[in-house]
Amino acid sequence: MYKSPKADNIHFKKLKTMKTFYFTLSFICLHVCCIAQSHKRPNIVFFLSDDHAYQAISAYGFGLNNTPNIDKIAKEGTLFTRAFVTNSLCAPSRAAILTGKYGHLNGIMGNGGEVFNGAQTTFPKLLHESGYQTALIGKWHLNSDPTGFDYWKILPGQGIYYQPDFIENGVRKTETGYVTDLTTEFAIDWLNQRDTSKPFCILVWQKAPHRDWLASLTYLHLFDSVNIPMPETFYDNYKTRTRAAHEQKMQIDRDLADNYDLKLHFDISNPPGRLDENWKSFLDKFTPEEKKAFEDAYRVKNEAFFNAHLSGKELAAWKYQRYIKDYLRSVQSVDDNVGILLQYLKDHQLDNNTIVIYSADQGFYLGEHGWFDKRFMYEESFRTPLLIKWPGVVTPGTKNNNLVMNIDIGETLLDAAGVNIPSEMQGASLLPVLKKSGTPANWRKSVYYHYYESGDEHNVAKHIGVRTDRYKLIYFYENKEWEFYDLEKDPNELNNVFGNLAYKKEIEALKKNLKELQQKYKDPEPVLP
Ligand code: SGN
Ligand code: CA
Repeated sequence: MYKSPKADNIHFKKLKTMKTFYFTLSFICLHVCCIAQSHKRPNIVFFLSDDHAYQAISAYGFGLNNTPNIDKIAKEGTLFTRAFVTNSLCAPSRAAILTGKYGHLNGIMGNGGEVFNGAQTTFPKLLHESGYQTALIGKWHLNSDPTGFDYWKILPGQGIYYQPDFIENGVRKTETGYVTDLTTEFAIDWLNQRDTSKPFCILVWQKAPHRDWLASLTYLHLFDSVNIPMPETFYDNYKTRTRAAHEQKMQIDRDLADNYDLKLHFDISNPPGRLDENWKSFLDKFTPEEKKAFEDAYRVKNEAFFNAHLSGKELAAWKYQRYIKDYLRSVQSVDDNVGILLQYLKDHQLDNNTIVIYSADQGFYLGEHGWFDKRFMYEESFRTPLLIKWPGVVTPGTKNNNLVMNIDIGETLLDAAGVNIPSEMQGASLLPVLKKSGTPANWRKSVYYHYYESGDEHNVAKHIGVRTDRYKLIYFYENKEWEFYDLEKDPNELNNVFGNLAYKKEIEALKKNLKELQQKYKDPEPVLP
């Protein structure tokens, strides 16, 4: 049929209008979908502190201190009572969190200078690829530049408390201030300039409360007038334990340095004790006001100590008070800074669509068994704090007793963001345990542990082990010695019952399970007897 050019023209115009209409419609749809999607995909704030023992978070109920801001995460979310690490040490734990894999697969088994291979798949990288804006602020400790972040500003190595250097996307600069406050300040700077059209994931990884436990000036006198209760296992004599517990070098009564740890000497012209050079370099960092504040805070107490000529248990108890108070003082600033960031989320109407995680790279001994530091598979260092809030998903104020691990965190965040979880990751998404109370039917029934760094400054022997709901089996493979604990009857792990025939069946079952877990996690060493 013939069509007049006019009709054709009209038809063409109609078609064009329709095309424009559909194009605009689909553009609007896409835009609306994107907005909906970006609203749906939660933001993530992941706090990871260094050496923060769960005993020093008031929500865990130990009564040592008061951490109202971290507690808020538990009040508005959930607190995990049984969160474990793969290896209780800084670099291995960070690598495990990032990759969701054990150290023998991600390459970081100790702190001894192993370089993290940044080409590996990590959860921040996958979030970034899926459209998240990603940032990392604070302690990194993995000896290579971070990958997978739009922005990073990290401490070199362990970092220091006062006037720390930070490396910002590769450029190193000395900053003025206290490390815990600075870390938050830099996190807020980044949040303020981020692209608000995208969801974000920021890792706020604090240096505190790592050794040498330097408080901020605000808290130098906190706890001055109180006596912190000692843990009931402080005077443990390791009677039933194997060699490892006897040979460690992390005893409060013996292994803390007078200057650096106990802060007995601020006059460094003639300092006794070890680590003098280290201590001097920290003192040199103080401004005159900070130096004076520190000297003022410790002078009178130190004079009283020298005049008292303490020995034996009295001396040990004094050292415990000095140690625990400094430790808790540095925790206090961490808590304040968590509060500042939670308030920021609220002030910017971000709190309802942000997952907040608080955890530590491992647990820590606060005098239990007479110790400071970590490394052992005993509960205080094997367990780590883990608190998660996610409004609308996690029921506020709940406690979660499932066996969970640091390698679960990355998978959880990927799952929450709707990103596929790579099969090579060895943890499990926590969404099923976050969304429902109780234990999902196929949830893990035991946790595998492997510590590698024997012979270092704290001399903890290499070991592997397995922990179930009730029992724990540890194998110190260099020493070829076993330990077995019934955690229900002996929660403080004072009574190694490995040789006890009454537990024969349970011990055999755990030995079998240990072998199965080595296979499951593809850990080739050690070959078990
Ligand atoms: C430093 C500390 C140790 C601590 C390790 C590992 N000594 O070497 O006490 O165990 O870090 O800590 S210090 O005198 O230098 O403070 S970790 O958190 O990085 O694994
Ligand atoms: Ca640590």
